[in-house]
Amino acid sequence: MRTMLKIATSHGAWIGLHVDWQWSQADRGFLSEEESLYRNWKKGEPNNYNGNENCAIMREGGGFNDDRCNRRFPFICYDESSAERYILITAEKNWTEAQSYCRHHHTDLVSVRNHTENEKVTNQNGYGWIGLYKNWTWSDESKSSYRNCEITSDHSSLAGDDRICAVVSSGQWKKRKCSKEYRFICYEGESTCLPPVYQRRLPATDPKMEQAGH
Ligand SMILES: [Ca+2]
Repeated sequence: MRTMLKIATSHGAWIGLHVDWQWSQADRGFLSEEESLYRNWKKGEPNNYNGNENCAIMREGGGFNDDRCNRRFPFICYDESSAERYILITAEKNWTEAQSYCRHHHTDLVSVRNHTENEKVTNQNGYGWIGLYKNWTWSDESKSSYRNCEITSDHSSLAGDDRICAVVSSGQWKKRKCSKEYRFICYEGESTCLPPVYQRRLPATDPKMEQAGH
């Protein structure tokens, strides 16, 4: 497989890996598919200012803004075993430090699942990092953790383009703007055909009822 890809992609070809927004708790079975897509971006956001805004902060009023992950802000933890589910930590940390803190002391950085939850988090009377960040994701939404560290350890984006995808070229994985044109490689997985449905038709007249003289 590796050799075949190498031959086929000497000029570069898209693979199904791209950067997308993801909640910190997405890999932990905490979110349904619909909940994982909830966003409440402020108007004009995410703007990926200077091409380097890869983490999300909730501003006063509940709107989201993308910001640089290395900036230090307060943050909001979620604690599934506490009566007080949403906990504002006022000590300022960068996004990664905030995630580690929440995972160690509580459950995780908060993942906002819907509008009702967004209002509850907003009621913490503050602002801070939330668990939304850009991460490399497979387009078939598979949970495969296989990545190539050469690009996936680099979360920085290309300036001025919020959509980053991956090409494979002579065995190397490289990040490129999704708007560029390359050949691409499709994957035909296991058949998703469902087994035939056998419809069991009831006789128009129940023979037993006929025998009984009805
Ligand atoms: Ca922004």
